[in-house]
Amino acid sequence: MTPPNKPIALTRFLIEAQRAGHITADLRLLIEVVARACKAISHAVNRGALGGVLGDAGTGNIQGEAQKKLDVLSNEILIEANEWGGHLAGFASEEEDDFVEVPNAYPKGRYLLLFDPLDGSSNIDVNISVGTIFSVLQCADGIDKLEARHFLQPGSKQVAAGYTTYGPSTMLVLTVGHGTHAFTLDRELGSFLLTQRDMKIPEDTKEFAINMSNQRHWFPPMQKYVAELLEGKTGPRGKDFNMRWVASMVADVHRILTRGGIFIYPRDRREPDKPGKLRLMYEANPMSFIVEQAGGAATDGMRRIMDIQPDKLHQRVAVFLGSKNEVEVATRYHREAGGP
Ligand code: P6P
Repeated sequence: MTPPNKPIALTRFLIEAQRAGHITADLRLLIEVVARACKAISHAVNRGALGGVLGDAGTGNIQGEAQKKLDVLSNEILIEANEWGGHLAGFASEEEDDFVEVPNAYPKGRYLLLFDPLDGSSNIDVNISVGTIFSVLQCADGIDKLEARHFLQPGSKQVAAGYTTYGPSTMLVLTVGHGTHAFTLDRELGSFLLTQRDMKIPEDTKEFAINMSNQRHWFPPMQKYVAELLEGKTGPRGKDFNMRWVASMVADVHRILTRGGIFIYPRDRREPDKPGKLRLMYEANPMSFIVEQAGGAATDGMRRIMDIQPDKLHQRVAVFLGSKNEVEVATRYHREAGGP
């Protein structure tokens, strides 16, 4: 009998979730394979300069961003780990221009895996936490040829989502729609062990995360909202606020999951036609699922992120997520103004 205070491994957690009918055997396999790939990425990231994988790859992605060597390596690790298992129909990655179909050499399954293989990679060369973000959708039944449109489902259709943060410890945070749970990598065992079951984000907060250097570009609702935070106790909010910005979404979201807060990446005047910097399908949607399952909220300033019907694989979205009551304040300001 497992002693009550001994953490269970991810494998047991997933078997129990399957036994409870929360996931299928194929989804269990998918999550275990992604977790195994994240262990390999963690090893490469932790090698740092010793692994010869720092610096730029000399290539760019469809976002027009220079790829780091670890971006490319992490992407390859995730694709190679998942393509043979028979659980997937295809992938979509921040580092791939279009979706990637499972090669015909392998059996195909019904799941679609979308991921940012190494988010925050500009922080790698300065040894700041980075992470992998993933989202799982299901294919419509009976399709004979996978197309991009099969990926274009709202975040509410996700059957699983998670991230792995490569920080002081490597942690996998996962939801399959029944709460949000955190696993810590035990490097000696090589297993992710359940260290936080059913995480809950405090509904209120005194901490916000935003890149303040963009303030002059923000639209009026953002200006008003942040100005009131900065007025602190003597202002309309009646309390002082603290600010954090890691510039690594996984690190900022993990802090918010752990102690509360609001994470904001709004649209701004620099490119008014661009709804924001972050990508809907493999950053905002999985993080929104994780946050909502922990009692938090996630909007684009006007509506629930997971209600957005996507029309492009790499489309961007404004993100307001975290402590429920704080996200509601920021969202109210935008709705009252009729939009950003
Ligand atoms: P900025 C990393 O590049 C990222 O996509 C997120 O992880 C992070 O929250 C954001 O961009 C940081 O953006 O403009 O502050 O560098």
